Amino acid sequence: MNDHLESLAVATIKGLSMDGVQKANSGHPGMPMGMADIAVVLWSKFLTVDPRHPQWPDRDRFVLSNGHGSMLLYSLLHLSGFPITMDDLKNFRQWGSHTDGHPEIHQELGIEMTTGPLGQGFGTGVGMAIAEAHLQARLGSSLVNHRTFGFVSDGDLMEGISAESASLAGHFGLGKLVYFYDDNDISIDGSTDIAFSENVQQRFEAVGWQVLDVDGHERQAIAEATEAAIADLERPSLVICRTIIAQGSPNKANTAGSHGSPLGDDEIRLTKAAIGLPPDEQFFVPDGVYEFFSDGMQRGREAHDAWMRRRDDALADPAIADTWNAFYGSDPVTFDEPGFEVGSSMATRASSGKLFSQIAEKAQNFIGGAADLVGSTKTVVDSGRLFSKDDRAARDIAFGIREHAMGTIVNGMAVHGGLRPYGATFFVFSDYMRPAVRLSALMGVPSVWVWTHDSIFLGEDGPTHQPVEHLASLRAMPNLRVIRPADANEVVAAWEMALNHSEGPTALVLSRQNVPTLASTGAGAKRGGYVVRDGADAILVATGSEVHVAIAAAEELEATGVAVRVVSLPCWEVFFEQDEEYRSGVLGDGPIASLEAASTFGWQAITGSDGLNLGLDRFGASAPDDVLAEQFGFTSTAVAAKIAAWLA
Ligand SMILES: Cc1ncc(C[n+]2csc(CCOP(=O)(O)OP(=O)(O)O)c2C)c(N)n1
Ligand SMILES: [Mg+2]
Repeated sequence: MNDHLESLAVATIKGLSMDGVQKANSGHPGMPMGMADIAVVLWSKFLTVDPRHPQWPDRDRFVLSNGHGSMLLYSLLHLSGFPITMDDLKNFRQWGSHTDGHPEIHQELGIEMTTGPLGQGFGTGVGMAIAEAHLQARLGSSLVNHRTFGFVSDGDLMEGISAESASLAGHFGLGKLVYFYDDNDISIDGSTDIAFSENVQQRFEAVGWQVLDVDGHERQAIAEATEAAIADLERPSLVICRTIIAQGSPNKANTAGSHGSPLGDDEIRLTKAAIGLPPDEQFFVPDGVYEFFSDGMQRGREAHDAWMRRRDDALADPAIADTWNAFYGSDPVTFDEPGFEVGSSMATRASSGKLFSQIAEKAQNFIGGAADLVGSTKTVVDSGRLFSKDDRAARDIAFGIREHAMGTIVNGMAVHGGLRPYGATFFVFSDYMRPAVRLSALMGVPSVWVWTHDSIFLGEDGPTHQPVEHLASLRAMPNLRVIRPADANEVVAAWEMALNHSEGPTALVLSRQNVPTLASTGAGAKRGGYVVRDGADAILVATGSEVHVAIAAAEELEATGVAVRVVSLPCWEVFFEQDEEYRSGVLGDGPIASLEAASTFGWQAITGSDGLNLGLDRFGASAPDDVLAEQFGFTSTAVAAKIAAWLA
C-alpha cells in the first residue's frame, strides 16, 4: 500500500473533521484526529463492508462507542462511497441532515450504532458478537461469518456498563469481537489522571480478553495488532492504542479543549499546513484519496458478491430457504389456542412462561435470557441449554446479575438483525436497564423487555423491590410500548403484539401473584384498551392485576344500582394510536376513574380533570399481598366504596 496515500487519507479525515465541526460551530474534533490512523488502517485493510449494500447481513459491524467523534465515522463513510454526501458533511449537526451530533443508528447509510451515552456502544457490540456467534451456529458459516469492531474511549471504560459487558464477552469467549481503545489520557475535565488510574490491560486480561498495546499513530503496528486480534478466535481482543487527542494540531493536540470545541480558523490553518493539506481549502479531498478508500472497499464488494452466490445456492434448497426466512423473513407470529381456562388462577408471569415453548417453536429466532432470575421471570426458551463457548446454538442466555449489560446486549442482538431478542428481570430493576431501554426506543429497534413482579403485590420483599413510579416513567418514554396484561388471555395478545412489532421496543409488565383468567379478556388487548364489562353510570379503567378487582368492584356496585363499565387498558401507547371513534367508544362519556396499584402520575390524561385516580403515590411496604391490598385500599370493596363516594 502506498504509504503516502495512506498518510493523505489520515490527513483528509482530520481536515474534514476539523472543518465539519468548525462550520457547525459545535462538535468534537479531538477524537477523530486522534483515531484517524487507527480508522484508516481498520477500514482500508480489515473491515469487510460493501458501500453498495450497507445492510448486507454478513457485513462486519463497526460500532463507535465514543460517538462524540461522529465526524470520524461520517468522513469514513463519505470517503468510502456510502450514501453520505459532501453536503451532509457540510451540514454536520444541522436540522434535517443525515449527520447528527451523535448518530445512534442509520443502517441504510452504514451507521451501525453509535453512542451517545458512553458505554452503551461497548455493550451493544457485545450483543452483536453474540448474535453473530448464534446465527453462525444456526445458519452455518457459509452464510454467517463476520466480525464486530468497535472504537471505545476513556469514558466508555470508566462507565460500569463496559465492565459488565466485557466480563460477559470474556466469559462467552467472543473471539470475533475486537475493540480499539483510544487511550489518550484526556477527557472533558482534563487529564484522566484525576479519576482513572486502573490498569486497563490487567482489567481486561482478568475477564478473559486478549490485550494488545500499540502506539495509536504507528499504522504498521496497528495493522499487526489487528492481525493478532483477529487471529485469536477464543477471546475477544482489546487493542489499547496510545493516542494523542487532536493529533497534528500544533497548539491544541493533547489538550482537553480539543475534545468538544472547534479548533478555530487559525489553528485549523496551522494544522492543515502541518499535516500536508492546503491551509485555505475547506472540506478538501486530495487527489487519490477517494480511490484509496474505494480500493479499501474492494475486499467488501468481493466478499458481498461471493456471499450472494453462496446464499443463492444455499437457498435453492427449500429447507434452507425456510430456515433463512425464519430469521430474516417477516412472517407474523400467531399462537395456537393456548387453552387457558376461564376462572383458573395464574400469575401473568406464569402464563407468559407457559407460552415460551410456543414462542420458541414459532419464532425460531427468539433468543434471550434473564439477569439471574429465570426461575422468577419464567423465561426459558429451550430448557437445559445455555448459550456458552461450547453451545453457540442455545437460545437461553444467562446474563448473570448484569441488568445494564443485558439491556445493551439485547439491543445489540436486535440491531444486528436476524434475531428477536428479549431480556428479563424484576420490574423494579428496569431502572438498571433504563439507558438501554431508552436507546432501544430512540433507535426504534424491537427489543422485548420482560419485567415481572410488577407491583407492590410482590409482597414481602418490601419497598426496594416494589415498583411504584415505573409504569408512569416508562409510559413517558417515546416509542416504548408498555403492556401490562390483566390475565392469561391478555398475555397471549401481549406476546403477539411484542413479537410482531418491528418499529420499536415492547415492555411486558407481568405479575408475580396469581390473577384469575377472565371470561371477557383477550384479543381486544391488541387495540391497547377495550371494554371488558359494560355499564352506563361511570367508567373504571384498570390495567394488569387490577382489572379483575375492577370487575369485582363493578359487580358490588351493580348490587347497589350503579352500573360501572370496566375498561382494560393494557397498552396506553397502542390505545392512543387508535382512531378517535374507537377511543371514545371505549371510554364513553361518563365520569372516568382509574385503578392501578402504582403512581397515579399521568392518569389524568385518561380520566380528565374531574376523574378519580385510585393508585399509590407513596412507596410500598413489606407484607403479604392480601394485607397490602387491604391496607392500601385495593380490595374490590374498598374500590367500590371510593367510587360510590365519588359518584355521590
Ligand atoms: C453516560 C455519559 N455521560 C457523560 C457524557 C458526556 N461526555 C461526552 S464525552 C465525555 C468524556 C470524554 O472523554 P473520552 O471518553 O476519553 O473521550 P475523548 O475526549 O478522549 O475523545 C463525556 C463525559 C456522555 N456522553 N455519556
Ligand atoms: Mg479520552
